[in-house]
Amino acid sequence: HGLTTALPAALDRGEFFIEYQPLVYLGDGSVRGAEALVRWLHPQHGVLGPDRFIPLAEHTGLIVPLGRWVLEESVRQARVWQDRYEEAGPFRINVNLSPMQLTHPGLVADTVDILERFGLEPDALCLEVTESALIGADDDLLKPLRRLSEMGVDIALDDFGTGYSNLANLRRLPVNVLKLDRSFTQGMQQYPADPVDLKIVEGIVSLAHSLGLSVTVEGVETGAQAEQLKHLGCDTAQGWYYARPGPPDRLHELALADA
Ligand code: G
Ligand code: G
Ligand code: MN
Ligand code: NA
Repeated sequence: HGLTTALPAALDRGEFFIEYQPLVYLGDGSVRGAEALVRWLHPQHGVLGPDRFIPLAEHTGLIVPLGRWVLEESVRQARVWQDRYEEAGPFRINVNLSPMQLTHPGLVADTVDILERFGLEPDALCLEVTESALIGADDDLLKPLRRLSEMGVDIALDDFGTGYSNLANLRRLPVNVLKLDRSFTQGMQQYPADPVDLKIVEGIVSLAHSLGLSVTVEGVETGAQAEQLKHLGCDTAQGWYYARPGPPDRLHELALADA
């Protein structure tokens, strides 16, 4: 596969870049952070989304150095934002982790090293892991996440509700943030929303809160959705209603306009 063989050189040549999508606190609508989403500016094919190359990078193992680069670049950027919005309160950065990064022995040391180099507090970082990566995970896989969590790094369960959601399973996972998949948000596109969808989300939020997890909702596209999700007790929201993923400068504008 052409894209697969081009990946290592692409990393060396700096063809990857990151877009940021704001995370909005539903309580007052303020921008409190952003999720880092990697893209590849391919010299022939133009901008490629992660769906096109993350699976290939996982297959070849390049996801480990690529993921490390994403973490380093995101933490560097978060440091810039934190200095800039000091009065506005802590600014947080969310970074996605692939299953293979979890099994890489250097994950904890690399993360500690990157946080120290840029002087970012561990609690300004949230690592997102998908539900499917953790389903049936044994203790060896959970150990590095637990260590990071004990250090103060937030761990989010991404795309929650798409897999084999087992709410009871949450108790044994070192996660403190639940990211509700956008399929739930889609059920709230019209007002009033489907009453069954409302009940399901209400139940998930209440259980998450009782387990000490905060709830982030993905895929918020309308103001009506945002209102209903806020009413249901969701803590943080993300979606096109607020902003599409974009370059770091776009986030400067959004956060500054807000502060
Ligand atoms: O918005 P976008 O199409 O970029 O995101 C598609 C998917 O790619 C998301 O599910 C996201 O979790 C994943 N993704 C984006 N950036 C990264 C990354 O740096 N590492 C990993 N492993 N996945 C990512
Ligand atoms: O990590 P994750 O798979 O959740 O990454 C978020 C993905 O969802 C990205 O592909 C991003 O572009 C996409 N996305 C973000 N906001 C919205 C939204 O409001 N609606 C839809 N349909 N997709 C979104
Ligand atoms: Mn994510
Ligand atoms: Na997600």
